Parts: sequence; structure tokens; C-alpha cells
Amino acid sequence: MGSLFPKTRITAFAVATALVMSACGDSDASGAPDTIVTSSTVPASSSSTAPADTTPTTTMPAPTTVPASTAAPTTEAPATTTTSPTTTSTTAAPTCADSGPVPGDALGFETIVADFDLDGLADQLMTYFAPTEDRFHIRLVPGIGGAFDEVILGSSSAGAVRPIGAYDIDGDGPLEAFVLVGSGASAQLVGIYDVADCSVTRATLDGEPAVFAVGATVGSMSGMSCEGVGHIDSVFAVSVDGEIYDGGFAPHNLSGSILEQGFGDGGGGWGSFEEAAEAVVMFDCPPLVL
Ligand SMILES: [Ca+2]
Ligand SMILES: [Ca+2]
Repeated sequence: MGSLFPKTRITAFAVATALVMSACGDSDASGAPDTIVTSSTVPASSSSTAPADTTPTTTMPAPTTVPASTAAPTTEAPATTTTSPTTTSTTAAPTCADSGPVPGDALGFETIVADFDLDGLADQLMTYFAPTEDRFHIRLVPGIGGAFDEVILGSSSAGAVRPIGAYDIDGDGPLEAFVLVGSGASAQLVGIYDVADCSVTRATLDGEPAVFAVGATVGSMSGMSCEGVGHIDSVFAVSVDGEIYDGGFAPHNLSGSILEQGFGDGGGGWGSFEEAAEAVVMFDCPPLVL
């Protein structure tokens, strides 16, 4: 029976059984899917679309070059000297606000680098663990300077957390980020962040932080695919008897940081657990471009 699922699969997930049993493609035994690389196929052609939205919420450094002479007006001073303000109105390069340093006890830094906002400057996106909070943080260090930092809701020391990729999900040019936000018994949990010039925003689905599971248990398995244009697909297969699995996919459209599930296809005979896992349990998104 022909598969309705039109996805190609990445080689990292080609060995289905091994992937599934190890909770999703962890060939290097790192506890996370094998997906990230540098250099890639993120569509460079879209680079012409300037980052539409945000003029960076810049804290333009006030011109500190106040002529010292004007501060202390000596009344008899020749007018000529005071009226030569050396106002070097050099337009200071815009920069982002800085949310402050990371906690001193922070550990477990994981970083990816990409030009998320297409301004020509490499931006760093990192995660780290804050022991005193028992939470992971996500931190954006834009190429233009500054830093944005916030807690990854729901994270704890029990889960694997790290950024794993970037892709223009909504097709507007700037990249969105994939971040491992936790792990279950047999799956890795992937969240999506909308990356703006100076901040990141967790994508939501039905008002809650969106989580995509990549993994499998008997009776149910799922993965993610970036093959579609302008959306991301959740792919899945389920079985009522634990032997024959039916697969399908559900597109998720992204608008800003809001995901909405579209109409997919839930039919298709995948056959055995192993066959279904090979087709479904994957994180099929392009590796990073730098
Ligand atoms: Ca940039
Ligand atoms: Ca985008």
C-alpha cells in the first residue's frame, strides 16, 4: 500500500529500530537526536527580505559627548569657544538591551550560531542550566550586541535541553529556532522559538507552549518534518493492536509565534513497528547554516 506520507527521511534516522529503541536517533549516545550540524541548506535566497518587523528596541546610547565647556559657563568666556560644540553626532550603532549576565553558577551551555534575523551578523542562541532555579534558560546574543534571557518553562534538570537547529518555518526569511526543551521516557521534546532581532518568543499552540515529541512507544510514535514550505509537519503513526501501524501527518502553520494546526492526512498503511518508525521517528529539518 502506498504511503501517503510524502517525506524524505534523514539518514540519521534510517535505522529505525535502533532509533526507536534509543528514544529517537541518538547514535552518538548523547541523549539527543542527531540533527545538528553546521553549514546547510537554509534557503539563502530569502535573504533579501529584510527583517520585517523590529527596528531593534535599542537603547541608543545617549550622546555622551556633551561639551564639557558648556557645563561650567564661565560668564566672561569668549562666546566663540562655547559655541563650537563638538557634537560628534556620529550615529551610534544600534544594539539590543542587555538582560544582564548569566548566573554565576550556570552550567551546561549549548550554543548554536546562525544569522537568525538576516542582518549579516551572526547571532548566538544558547541554553544553560541555572541550578538555583532548577530551570534551563534560553539566551539570545544578537550580533549587534546586547542579550535576551528567559527561563524555559517546564524545564528541569531531568530533561535534555539544547538548541538543535534553525529553519524559516513560516517562509518570511528570518529563521526560527528548534530547541530541545525536555525528554520523556521514550521521546525527545522539541519546542520552537520565534527569533526576533533582540528577543526570542516560545511558539504556542492552543495557548500553550508547543511541544513536538520525537520518539516512539508501542502503539504510538511521532516526529517532525520541515519538508513543507511555510509550515512544519508533525508526523505520526499509531496502532491499535501494537502490530500494524497507520501513519499520517499534520501541518502546523506559524504566524509570529503562534502555531495553528492545519488539515493533514491520517491515513496510510505503514505495516510493522519498524517500518513505521523508519518513516516517522525523525527530526527532518535542515542543518544549520552559518
Ligand atoms: Ca543576525
Ligand atoms: Ca521565519
